[in-house]
Amino acid sequence: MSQQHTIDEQSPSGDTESRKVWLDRKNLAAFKRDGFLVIRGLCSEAVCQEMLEVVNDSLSPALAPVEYEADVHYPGAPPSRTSPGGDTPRRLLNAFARDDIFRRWATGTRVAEIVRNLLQTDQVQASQNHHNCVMTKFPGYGSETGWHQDMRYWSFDRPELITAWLALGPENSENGALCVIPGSHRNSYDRGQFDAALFFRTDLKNNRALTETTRTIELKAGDVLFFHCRLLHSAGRNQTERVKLSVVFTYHAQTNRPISGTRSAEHPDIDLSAT
Ligand SMILES: O=C(O)CCC(=O)C(=O)O
Repeated sequence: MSQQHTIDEQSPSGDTESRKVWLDRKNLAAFKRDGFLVIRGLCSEAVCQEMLEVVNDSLSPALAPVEYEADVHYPGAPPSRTSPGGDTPRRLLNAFARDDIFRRWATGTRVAEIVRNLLQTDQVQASQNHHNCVMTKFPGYGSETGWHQDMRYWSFDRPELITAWLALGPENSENGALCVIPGSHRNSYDRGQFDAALFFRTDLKNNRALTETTRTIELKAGDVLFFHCRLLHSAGRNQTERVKLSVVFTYHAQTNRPISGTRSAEHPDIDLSAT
């Protein structure tokens, strides 16, 4: 899928630490066509390890702010916080403020440069209001997420945001990796194709024609999936014995403003122009 190649010049963002070019014209065209792109090994082993240590320290007990599986009511989630498995976290929220390692990753040169290229602007911002979390998918009570577009609850001038999903360990169909429908970000949809909670209905034949074209995004620690906010995606349950952990941030162009008074505008965006 995505390729990396090395050049002898300094990268446009002035990243002297690495002379790798993480995106080429082919990657950009693939992102435009498919709505997603995987960059292998974007995050170093050392940084992944540092994040894992912070995450493990934050999980027993789970340090607030936390979203629990019981809060989402998705298939496989415990019915309430007081039922068995009710204390299973789904997301460690506010990663940006949680530890400097997440802040450095979210605003680092590599991610910033890629997001600038994908959004085709020099002025990009990270949202503190959406994602900005460590996704945890536990064995046992980790729930299934139906087909949806992330944009469904987000309020911006334009549906043009990109999420960077960093795997801290293996992600595959056994432990609930993301599945995507390539190109689905380019389609227009009728409201009736989605249910009350804005999940893509699988009881409709036309919708099923799309969900049959799904691709599972297998990742290894350090790989990053970049995906468009209109891309239909879903995820299964974790059938393994190990928790799956991913660090997830969302970006938009500075000119694509969150609508004032909505959740998307609650906390200030983080400007990446200094990166
Ligand atoms: O890991 C999952 O279950 C899916 C997460 C997801 O798609 C989301 O939070 O938007």
